[in-house]
Amino acid sequence: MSKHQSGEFDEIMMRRALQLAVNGAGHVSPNPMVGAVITAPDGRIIGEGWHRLYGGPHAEVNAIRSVAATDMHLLKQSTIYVTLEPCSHYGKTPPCSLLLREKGFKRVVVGLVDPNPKVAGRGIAMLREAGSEVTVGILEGECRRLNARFITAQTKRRPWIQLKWAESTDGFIASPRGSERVVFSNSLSMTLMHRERAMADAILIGTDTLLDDNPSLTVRLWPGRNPVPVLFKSKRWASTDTSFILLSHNPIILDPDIPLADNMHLLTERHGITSLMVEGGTRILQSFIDSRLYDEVRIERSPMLLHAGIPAPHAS
Ligand code: AOF
Ligand code: ZN
Repeated sequence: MSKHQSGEFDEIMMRRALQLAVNGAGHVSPNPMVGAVITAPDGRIIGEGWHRLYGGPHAEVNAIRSVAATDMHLLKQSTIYVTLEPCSHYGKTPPCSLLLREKGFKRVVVGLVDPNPKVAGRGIAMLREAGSEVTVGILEGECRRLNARFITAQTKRRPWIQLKWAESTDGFIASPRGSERVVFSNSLSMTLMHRERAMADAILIGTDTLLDDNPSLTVRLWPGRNPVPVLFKSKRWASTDTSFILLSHNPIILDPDIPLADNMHLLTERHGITSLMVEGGTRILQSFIDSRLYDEVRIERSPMLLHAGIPAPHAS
């Protein structure tokens, strides 16, 4: 067996496909990030592509389009590496499995079976029926981690939930209500925070944070999309008050009287949200922790001491 037919070669090509997929970060959700690489029988890469934009062509289409006219005749003897199973459904674009079948790829190597119930193995079955040799599960763990948000939304019907707060060394997230606001972040951590925001579909705060901080929740220090603002409405907030910046950004308003889990399902099912950053305050963050409804916690711990103030949430 020559080197380019080995399992090691498959992993190298899948790793390249993963690299390409990441280029879609911040541009493709609620779709997954997907990358594809095409190799000729001699092991040469003749095509590469990734899913660039939500609603746009899938990775496989872009990879095939990138093949030079002089290499097109090689497709029937070629292998295509895809980080996610080629789709089998008519969505915003026609099924990729059909396209791969038409092109007659000899071999298709798939990182991960698509958790989308509309696909879920059908793409692989279609290709096998058409006579392609299909290998599944190369670098599956990496492919899964890459699309943890998409997978969570598809399988749990709720967004990937990231809890986020900044606290002083002595465990306060803010100085006592009414006193001057302290800023924990420095310019580096602010930039990182904006990058996280640019990757999130939505960002949630409670009424207290709206009234105390009047935040805009937009992405300013990193290129990218603004997350959709989500607000937990409480009695403190009169809906007639439109002077808050956030209210001019079409926020999704959640009803605190329905269970948190139901509100999360609603975000995914009604609004297509696959990832949610929860920015506070403490009461809201604590309710996510107590309901065990979170996938990731990011705490920025500042060297400051406050001695008094609003205590940070605590993991139970
Ligand atoms: C692929 N290659 O690059 C991606 C796939 O609405 P559509 O047509 O864009 O379809 C979105 C679904 O297609 C998405 O939920 C996922 O199941 C699959 N994504 N499939 O073959 C790709 N992005
Ligand atoms: Zn597709």
